[in-house]
Amino acid sequence: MAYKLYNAPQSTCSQRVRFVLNSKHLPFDEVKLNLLDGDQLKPDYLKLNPNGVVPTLDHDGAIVTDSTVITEYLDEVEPADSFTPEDPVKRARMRALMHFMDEMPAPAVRVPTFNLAFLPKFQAMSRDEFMAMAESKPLRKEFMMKMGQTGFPKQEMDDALARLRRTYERMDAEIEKSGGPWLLGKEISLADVAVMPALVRMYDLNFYDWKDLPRVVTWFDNIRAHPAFVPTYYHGSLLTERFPHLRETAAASA
Ligand SMILES: N[C@@H](CCC(=O)N[C@@H](CS)C(=O)NCC(=O)O)C(=O)O
Repeated sequence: MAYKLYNAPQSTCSQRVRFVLNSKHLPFDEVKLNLLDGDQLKPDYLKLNPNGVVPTLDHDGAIVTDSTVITEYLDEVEPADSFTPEDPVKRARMRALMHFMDEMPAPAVRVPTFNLAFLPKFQAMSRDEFMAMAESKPLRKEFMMKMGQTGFPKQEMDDALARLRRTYERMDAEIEKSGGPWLLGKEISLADVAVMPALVRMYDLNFYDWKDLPRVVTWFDNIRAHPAFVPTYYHGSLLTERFPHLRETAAASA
């Protein structure tokens, strides 16, 4: 059983998959793509993942894309140390939460990420270079055009932060309902893995506002203490490790 993961160290979607692989102690070949240089848009990669995004898993030649799908796939083919509840009702709740995470925090976190971390790279491009890059993105062309070379406007940033805040509140409510410490109760599930990178990202950017939600504070401490956390977030996985200018922004917003 050979696993090859096409991913990027700082990619939140990739971090979900690395966490599950590490947690299950599954060795994998890691292919690191440079997303700012456009490795994900090269013809050979597009043959594997026509969306032009990471991650993509190659399992003995079988190609699986989309991070939540990959984590479910891994949990099916490698059921030891399962992240999926036995009870079908609980399983359905887990999947509903995974959909929520893909609809709310996952897109919301892109706005502060692009505005704070990636914008300088796009600002250094000529208009033509920027347009050609945006044009070449199968999934994110409109997103890039909306951001442009001046960044998302304040309203867009405020909306993203509001959606993230509602995510923390939803987590708090789910943990209260299940009895915690994880979203679905005593066992960690793929729903926890799905939301983890958004909180890690906001914490790294020092834009997190769950301090008044003690259940979420404990959840965050627990996930960071999980044995799979450190190998998943190896050096270079946090934006502040990759973009030194962010350390000042993060300090200023503290
Ligand atoms: N729904 C997809 C989204 C994947 C995605 O957006 N990946 C980002 C990194 S987290 C990416 O590759 N972006 C490249 C780009 O925007 O060109 C998944 O969860 O795998």
